[in-house]
Amino acid sequence: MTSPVSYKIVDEIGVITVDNPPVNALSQAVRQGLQDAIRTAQSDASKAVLIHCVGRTFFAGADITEFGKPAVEPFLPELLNEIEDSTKLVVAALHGTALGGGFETALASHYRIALDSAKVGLPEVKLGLLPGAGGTQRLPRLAGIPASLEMILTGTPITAGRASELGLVDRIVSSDLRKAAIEYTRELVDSGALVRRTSELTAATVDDSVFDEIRSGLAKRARGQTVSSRIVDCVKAASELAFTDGLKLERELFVESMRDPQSTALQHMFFAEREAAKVLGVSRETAHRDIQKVGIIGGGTMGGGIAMSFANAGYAVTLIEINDDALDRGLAIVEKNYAGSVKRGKLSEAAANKCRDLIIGSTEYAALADVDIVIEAVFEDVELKKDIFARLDKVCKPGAILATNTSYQDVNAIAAVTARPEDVIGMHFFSPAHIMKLLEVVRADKTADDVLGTVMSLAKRIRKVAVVSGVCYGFIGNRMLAGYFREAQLCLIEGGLPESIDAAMYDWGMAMGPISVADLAGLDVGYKARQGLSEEERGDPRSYRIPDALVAEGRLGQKSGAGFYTYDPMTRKKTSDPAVLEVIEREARDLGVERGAIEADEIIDRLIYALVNEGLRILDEGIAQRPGDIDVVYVYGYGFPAWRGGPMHYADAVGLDTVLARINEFRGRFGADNWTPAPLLEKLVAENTTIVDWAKRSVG
Ligand code: T1G
Repeated sequence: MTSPVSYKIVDEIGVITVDNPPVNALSQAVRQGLQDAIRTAQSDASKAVLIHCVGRTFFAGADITEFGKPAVEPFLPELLNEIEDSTKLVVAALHGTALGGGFETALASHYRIALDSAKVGLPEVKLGLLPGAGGTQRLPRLAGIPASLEMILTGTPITAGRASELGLVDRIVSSDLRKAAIEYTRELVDSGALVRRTSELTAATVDDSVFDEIRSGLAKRARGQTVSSRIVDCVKAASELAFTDGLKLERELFVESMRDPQSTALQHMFFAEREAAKVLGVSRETAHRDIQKVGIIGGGTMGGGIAMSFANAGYAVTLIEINDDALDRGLAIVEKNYAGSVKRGKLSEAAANKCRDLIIGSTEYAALADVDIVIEAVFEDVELKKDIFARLDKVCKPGAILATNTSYQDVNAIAAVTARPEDVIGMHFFSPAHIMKLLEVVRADKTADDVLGTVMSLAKRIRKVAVVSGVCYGFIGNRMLAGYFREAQLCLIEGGLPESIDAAMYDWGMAMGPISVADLAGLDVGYKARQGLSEEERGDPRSYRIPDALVAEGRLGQKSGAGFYTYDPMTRKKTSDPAVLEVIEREARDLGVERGAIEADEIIDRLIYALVNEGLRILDEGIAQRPGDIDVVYVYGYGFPAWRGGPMHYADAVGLDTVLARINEFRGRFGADNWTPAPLLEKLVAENTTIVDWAKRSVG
């Protein structure tokens, strides 16, 4: 097995070259190769050492696939100390994304040169970890405490330019990094530059109030996450303790974080997000269709947001509306959204203008004759959607992809009205579509593999996290959500209050409580959807009588200033409204429901286990390809806390026998209609196995 690390003296410079695709992760073999090379360099003819990676990036961090396995020497922290202790100066040449242990390797080097397109960062917090190879001690000594806290607590990479401002990069070049880096190292040698050990620097102290302020802010910016306060402890130590003592604390807290179930959940999410991009049965070699021009039907909230997603990625977009007034309204929404992004500093005026100018409006379907993909985003009326697809079938060129943004309609039925069902697919965006990262890609019975492959890679280019779903009512996310909302409403009518149910789920980690979500989405949306369903399809009347009663009173939610809560017209601040309690008590009386106290634990279990139970049915039916896909849907689309790993990971973490026992208890108390355990749940408990192990066996 050839080592991914090679070493050669070039122009008296000991050049260490690393080639470990795809992202030069610091695997055991890379660490071993680095150690061998740095040791060789100590006693050979080289005057200095250069560390350079080939491929798309400098080290993108420790090898995450090695986590959870017995650690093998050389260990990264000790290896980086050895690099720093080199008697010959060491230069690191950065390109791509120098992240985590990769950036820590650069910080342990004595000098750093970077391509101007490079980014550097310490994203360990996104894995529930903290930099564990000296990053929390070396970074503050170079960039100071405040910048270090920002970088490590957010995990957001910074540009080479910003890194240079912070004293983290000494030289920036725009091309041919390897050649420039050898010349730069040569220059350092010729100028008599000395080894420069970051550990020998001291981090400028800051007032304790800086740490207190950060700690008090953690409740908001890192709600529920345990690693953030450990990060603050480490960075604070950098300004108070000697380097070796700071390293010791970092190691202790790193090991504590690695053992934390939150990190296990976040590591699961890291790989689940990347697995979700792979379509089972469709090889990565499948040719993709060329997408240059995009058409959007419908300029409402969704249509406008979808248009922006494509324009933000540089695509020319044609937005179609039924008439000029509607078109003007649609373009005005886009205008307002871009103005908002500029005001919030998310986009520069120039960038916003460039994106906005890529979106043109029309009322003529003929304007779509040359587009490569069309996404229909009109309101949820299946007959209207069928009409539109019949028209698109006539005007769009052969090979154009015809997509619907429906959030629950039968994509097969929509495809069937065209002569090219193989070109039809579902692309379910989430509102606001220019912000929400999730995209449910709905594979209809006849959708061609290249259409699916094309849309999955297109999703990555418009910076969405795509998950494949089969066709069923509500696909993965909304189908599972029905049980979640049902239980929220049942808990309400049985004795909960909007604020207590919301608090239980919010404190558990959901981005927003279910009652507030209903108000945000609009109670009329659910009301209208129910009008199209039969009595039986509507389900348990106790689960919609209250929202229906509120709609009847004109309380549609945030959009009408009142729903389950009342909203301040200026600040949108919500307050509880005794009038709502009256409606709840009235409907409960009407339905003969005796209201009583409901504990937060029960609320959480009923809502989350309703998700889990339906999720297991969806897996069993093959609507979702793998359990991780369901977790990605809920974390990116429904505000499920990533540090709990999504509904499927959470169920395995709690223990399926515990979940089944609780569901059986609920069946006993509330009946089989709502609480019949999914057959797969009973099967996995009987086999004493987990969802993940079952998936490994059955999905591969
Ligand atoms: N280890 C192992 N595999 C990795 C990896 C890593 N660090 N990073 C990426 N991969 C795999 C990934 O699974 C995928 O595999 C392929 O590379 C391409 O990735 C001690 C403890 C670098 C910005 O958190 O953020 O260092 O699916 O699809 O969109 O302090 O990957 O093709 O089989 O994401 O171009 C810190 C994690 C680790 C960075 C590239 N580092 N990676 O994005 O490609 S902890 C990170 C990323 C650490 C030390 C600590 C991104 C990327 P496959 P991709 P991309």
